[in-house]
Amino acid sequence: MISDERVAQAIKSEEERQQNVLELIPSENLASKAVREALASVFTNKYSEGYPHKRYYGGNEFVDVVEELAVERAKKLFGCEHANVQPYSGSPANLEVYAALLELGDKAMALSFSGGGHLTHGSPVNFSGRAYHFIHYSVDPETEQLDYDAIEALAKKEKPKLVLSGYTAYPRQIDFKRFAEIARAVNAYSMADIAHIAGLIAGGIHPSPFPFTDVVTTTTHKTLRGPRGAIIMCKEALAKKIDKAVFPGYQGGPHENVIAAKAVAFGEALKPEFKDYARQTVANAKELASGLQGHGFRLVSGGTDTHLMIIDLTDKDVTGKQAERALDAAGITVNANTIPFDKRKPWDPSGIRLGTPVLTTRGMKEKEMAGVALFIAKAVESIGDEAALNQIREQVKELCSRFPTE
Ligand code: DSN
Repeated sequence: MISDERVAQAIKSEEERQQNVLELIPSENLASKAVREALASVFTNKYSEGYPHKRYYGGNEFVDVVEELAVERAKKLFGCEHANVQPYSGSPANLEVYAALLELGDKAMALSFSGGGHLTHGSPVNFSGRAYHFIHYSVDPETEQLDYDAIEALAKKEKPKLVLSGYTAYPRQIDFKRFAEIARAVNAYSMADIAHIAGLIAGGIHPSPFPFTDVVTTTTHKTLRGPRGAIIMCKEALAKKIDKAVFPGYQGGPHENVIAAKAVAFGEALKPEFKDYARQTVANAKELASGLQGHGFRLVSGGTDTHLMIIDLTDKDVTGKQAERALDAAGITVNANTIPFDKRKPWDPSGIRLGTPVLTTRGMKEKEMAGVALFIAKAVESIGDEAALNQIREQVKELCSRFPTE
């Protein structure tokens, strides 16, 4: 019970918003009540700099229990040799890996931002791009998919110290084995940022970066359906470097309430039903993608193998921001997104990105995806027509009422 009335009212309104809209932002999900209870637990009161049984503060006997549980479950879930569960979120986790493995100014290779890379993959507006010398590969202009031969040739030419795979807006499967081979051939570390697809990997529906990849980062709140936060996994040989870079290199006191919630989420993901969730998330995305194509939308790379897709709105004469706003008015939440080689700026790019993790958590299946595709098509056609958008919003609300968020 929250006694602060204004905060309590905002939380209640947010609960209603989440219930009444189709949440299609592919990096979001609905954490379980058990995860949220752990987040709100008394572990938020505790300082615990250091690692289990080697802390700089007293009174950590129960903190050690949850942190060891989170580590043990992460290792089991992903089949990795070492896991650090302390990173506050995905962005610091990536910077911690660079700090562990690179010297300032060292060369690293990653996918360009417009091709689907993340800001922390060396964007010039991010600290990663100022501190390290990032060379960016892009997707093939024709297929809009990764061209492994071209990436290998670039790696051989540039000789980076780290080759990064794993993306924030790439709808296709990633060949982590090939990436590890490319990195090994030039004596570089292989790193994968699996934030978007971690739940699909844990659920066995996307190939794993293990045992090939040296270091893997992931957030815990996307397809993995845990609390907002991140972890770093690596080969045992790199464990000390990674741990030191996280603490004391980058972070202070770990957020043990979040770590407790990560332990709960990993426990949930280890259950057999999580495999069904991952499978259904991808099945729903494929169905939504083909529904959208049926309504005349062009999808980047021609479709999806994962939970997400990107619509290129160029031929509709609509910008990403205009579509995002119209869809918002219709009760459908998406984000404007760059398309490969986008001629527009990231604030108002040429595409929108959408995905199915939240709708699948709510229990929606292929049958509902056809309806969702139709709502999207009608809303994009109705830009500027408030009455039509409101009408769609009512229909969206009716669909949502059949799939409670709790
Ligand atoms: N902001 C996240 C996303 O939406 O993909 C990446 O960190």
